[in-house]
Amino acid sequence: MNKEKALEIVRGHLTEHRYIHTCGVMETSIELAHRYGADEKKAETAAIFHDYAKFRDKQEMKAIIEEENLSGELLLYNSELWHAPVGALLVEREVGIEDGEILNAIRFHTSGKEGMTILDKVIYLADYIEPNRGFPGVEEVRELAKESLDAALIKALQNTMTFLMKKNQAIYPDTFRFYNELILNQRR
Ligand code: DGI
Ligand code: FE
Ligand code: FE
Repeated sequence: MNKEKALEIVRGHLTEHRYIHTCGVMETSIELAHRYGADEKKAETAAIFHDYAKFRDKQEMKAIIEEENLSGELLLYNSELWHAPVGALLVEREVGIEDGEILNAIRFHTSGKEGMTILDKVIYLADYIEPNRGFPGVEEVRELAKESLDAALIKALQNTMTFLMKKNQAIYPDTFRFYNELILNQRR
């Protein structure tokens, strides 16, 4: 699908603020894909649709997770996690995108998981560092992203998990597994 058509579709599902974020993720993910050797066109499409389901009704997402057996344990954790796997499913069903690599990058963009591909990692990181983001510590992650995809991801995950812990929130197990794998594979 061409970029203009894809952006037009997604725009109808997002607020203006979230659409601007999506454009930032798109630009950043193309840069990161180029730098780290992922398919730039797939990165562009995955980025455009990564938050496709962000504004779906919670009950609708819950029903989809149950019907499609997306993962029972997902429902025990923060509903903010749901739009990623539900998004992958709806982007396939409603938009007709069939590329499994693109759908996976959408599916894992919030939680991460063990065994992420370069494309998955690019979308995950672009979502965190795109220019409109103002998280505390994001500038440090942007700097790291110029040198090392994994080092930037480690810092982003430390920031996110610390943020969740300070708010007394649970950490989804796949997020821990993603983090642990990156730490254990780190070159010293
Ligand atoms: O959809 P975005 O706002 O662009 O970003 P996102 O898809 O990374 O969603 C971030 C939200 O998910 C943020 O409010 C933190 C929340 N969240 C809740 N539990 C977890 C979690 N994020 C991760 N990585 N792991 C969790 O366990
Ligand atoms: Fe998201
Ligand atoms: Fe996002």
